[in-house]
Amino acid sequence: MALRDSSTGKVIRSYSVEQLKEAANLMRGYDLVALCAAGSGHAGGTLSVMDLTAALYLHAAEHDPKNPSWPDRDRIIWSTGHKAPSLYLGLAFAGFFPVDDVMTLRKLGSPFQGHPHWLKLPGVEVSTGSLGQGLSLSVGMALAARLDGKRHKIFCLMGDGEQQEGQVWEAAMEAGHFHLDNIIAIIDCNRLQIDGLVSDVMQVEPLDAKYSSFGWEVLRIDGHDMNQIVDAFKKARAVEGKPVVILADTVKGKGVSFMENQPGWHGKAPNRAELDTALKELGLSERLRVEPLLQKARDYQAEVDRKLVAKMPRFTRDYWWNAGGDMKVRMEPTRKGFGKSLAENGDDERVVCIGLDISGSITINEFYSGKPARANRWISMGIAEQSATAAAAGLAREGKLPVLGSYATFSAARNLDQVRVSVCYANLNVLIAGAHAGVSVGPDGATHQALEDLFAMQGLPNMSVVVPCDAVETRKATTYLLLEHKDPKYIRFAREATPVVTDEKTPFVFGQANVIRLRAVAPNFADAFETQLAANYKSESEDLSIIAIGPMIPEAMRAAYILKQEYGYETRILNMHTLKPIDAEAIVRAARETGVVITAEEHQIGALAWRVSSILTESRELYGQPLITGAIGVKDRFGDSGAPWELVKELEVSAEHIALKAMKLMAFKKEATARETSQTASRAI
Ligand SMILES: Cc1ncc(C[n+]2csc(CCOP(=O)(O)OP(=O)(O)O)c2C)c(N)n1
Repeated sequence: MALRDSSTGKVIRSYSVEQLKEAANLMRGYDLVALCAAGSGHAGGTLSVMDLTAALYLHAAEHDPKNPSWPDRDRIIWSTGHKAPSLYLGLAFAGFFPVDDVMTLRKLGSPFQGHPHWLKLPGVEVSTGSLGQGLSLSVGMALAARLDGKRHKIFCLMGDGEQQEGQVWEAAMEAGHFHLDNIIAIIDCNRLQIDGLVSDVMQVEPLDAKYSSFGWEVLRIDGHDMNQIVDAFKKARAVEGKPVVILADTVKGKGVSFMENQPGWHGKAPNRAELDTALKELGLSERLRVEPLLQKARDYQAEVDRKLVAKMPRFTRDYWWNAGGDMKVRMEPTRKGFGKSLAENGDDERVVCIGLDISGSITINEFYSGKPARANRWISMGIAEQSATAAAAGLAREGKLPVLGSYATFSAARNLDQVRVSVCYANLNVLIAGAHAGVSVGPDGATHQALEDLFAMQGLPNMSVVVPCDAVETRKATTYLLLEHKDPKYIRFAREATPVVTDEKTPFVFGQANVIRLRAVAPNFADAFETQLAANYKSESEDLSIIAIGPMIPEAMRAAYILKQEYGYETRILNMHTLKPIDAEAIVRAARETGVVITAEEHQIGALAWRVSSILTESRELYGQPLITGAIGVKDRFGDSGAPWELVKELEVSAEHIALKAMKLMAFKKEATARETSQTASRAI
C-alpha cells in the first residue's frame, strides 16, 4: 500500500505512522492558510477529515502522482464535496502538484474550485458538491472494475450529515446486493452539520447497525488515531464478498481549540489573526511560510482583476455601483426579505416551515428565532430535499401552508420529480424557496450556482414563479405567496447583498409587471427612478425596452442610466417579478411602443428570453411590425468559483453588458429607420 511508480511498480515513498501524523498536521496548517486567502470555505469539516486524508493519500491508496489516470490506481471519491481543500492537500502532499498552488483556492478560474471538479484538476476522480451522490458514483465505478476484471479499490469519503440523503441508502443497498467488496466507504462522524448536532437535525445513528443490515462489513474507529486509521484501511482491503464502511469518530474543527465542535465554523474561513492563533496551536507558526503563501493568492487575484477589467465594456466613465459621488445605492441580500416575511406571518397556525440544514443562511430560521410558540411548526428534515418536498405536499394536502427552501439547485433540481408529481401534478399549496440562486453563492462554485432552475420551475403546469428584484420586494412576494396564493409556487432569491431599488410604496401585484423609468440623476440611486404598474403606464415613446427579472432589475436600471448619460437614450424597464403567469400585455406593449426589446436574466439565457420571444412571435398586434431583440444571460456554460460580483462580470450579466447590447441594437434600429426613410423617399419620386 503506497504511492507507486505505475511504470515500474516500485514504491515511490512509504510513510510511517509518525510521518502520517506530521503530514496531517501540516496539511491542517496549509488548509487554514488557503481558506484565509480565499476568505471563505469550510474550516470545521476539512480539519475533521485531515488524518483520514493523509492516511488515504499517502498510505492506503495505490496511485501514481505522475500518472493520474493509471488504470489500476485506487479511486478516491470525495462525496463530501465541501471538504475539497483537504482533498486538494491530499493530492498535493502525494505529489500531484505543488502544495503552494492550492492557495488559489476558490478564486475565479482556479482548478481548486470550491467543490471538486475532475475536469479541472488531475487526480480528482469525479465532480461533487451536491451531497449524497458519491456512493452511487462509487457503485458505478466498482461495477465497471468488476466488468473489466480489475482489482483496484474505490474509496468513498462521506459526512455523517450526508447520510440523511436517501440516495446514500439506495447506493448502500446496491453495494450490498452486488457484494461490491471493492468499495471502502469512510464516514467522517463528527456529529455536527450546519444546523447543529446531527442527532438533533435528523438522527442517522446507529450507522453500524444500518450498514450491517444492508450487507456491509462495518469498522468503527477513532478518526484521529493514526494507528487505528492505518489498521482499519488494512483490514478493509482484506475483506471479501461485501463492501466495507469505516465509521470514523472525529471532531469537527480538530486541532484548533476555538473551532472544535463549533457549528459556527462549518462554512467559515479564519481571518488573519485567527489564522495566526490556529497555526500557533498546531505548532506551525515557524514551519509555515504564511506571507509568501498569501502573496501567491494575491498575485493570482491581481491577474483575475486585470483580466476582468480588460473584459468589461468601457464607457466614458466608470458607472459601477457606488463608483461616483451620486447615484449611491444601499445593498441588502434579497434572502433577508424572505426571513422577514416568515417572521411577520408565521403566527398563522397553518404555516409550517421545513428545515433542510441550511436554515440560518437562507433565513428560514427567522420563522422560529425567538418565537418558542412556533417551535412545533418548525420541522427539521435534514439534508433530504427529495423526501422533504413530498412531505411538504403531504402537509399541504392536510391544509397546512408548508414552506421549504435550500440552495435553489437543491430545492428546485435535486427534487425535481417530487416537485413535478407530488406538488404540481397534485396541485398542492407548497411554497418552495430557491435561495442563493444565480451566481450569488460565488466561491462555492458551479455545483451550488442555480443557473437552470427557472427552466424547470416555470415549465411545470400549475406552478407559479416569482423572482423579486430586492429584499423589499422579496418580503412582499413571500407574504403574498404564503398567505394569498393557493397553488404550487416557487420564489427565487439571492445570497449576496444586491441594490435595494424598491420601497414600501412601490407596487407589487402578482402577475403584473412594473414599469421603471429613469427621471433624473439623484444622490440616491433608487430616487432617480419612478415605478408604476405597467397597466397604468402611458407610453413616452422610449427608444428601447429592457425586460428583466430578479437581481437583473438593478442592473437594467443602471444600464438605463448609462444609456441616458452616454447616448441620450430613454429606456423602459419592465420588472417582470412574476415570471409565471407572465404579464404578456406589458411585453407586447413595450415591443410595439419601443421597437427594441432586451431581456436580462441571471440564469441560462432562455427562462425569460424564450418566454418573451414566444409571446412576441405569437402576438397578432406585432404582426408585420419591425422588432429588434437581444438577450442577456448566461450563455450555455456552468459557473465557476469567484466573488459574486466577479462572476457577474465573467458571465456577462452586468449593466455594462446590457448597455453594450442596447447600443448594438440601437444601431440596427437606426439603420432600419434610415433604410425605410430612403425607400419611402424613392417610392415618392
Ligand atoms: C444536496 C445538498 N444539500 C445541501 C447542501 C449544503 N450543505 C453543504 S455541507 C452541508 C452539511 C453537511 O453535513 P456533514 O455531511 O455532516 O458534513 P460536515 O458537518 O462534516 O462538514 C450541507 C447541508 C449540499 N451541499 N448538497
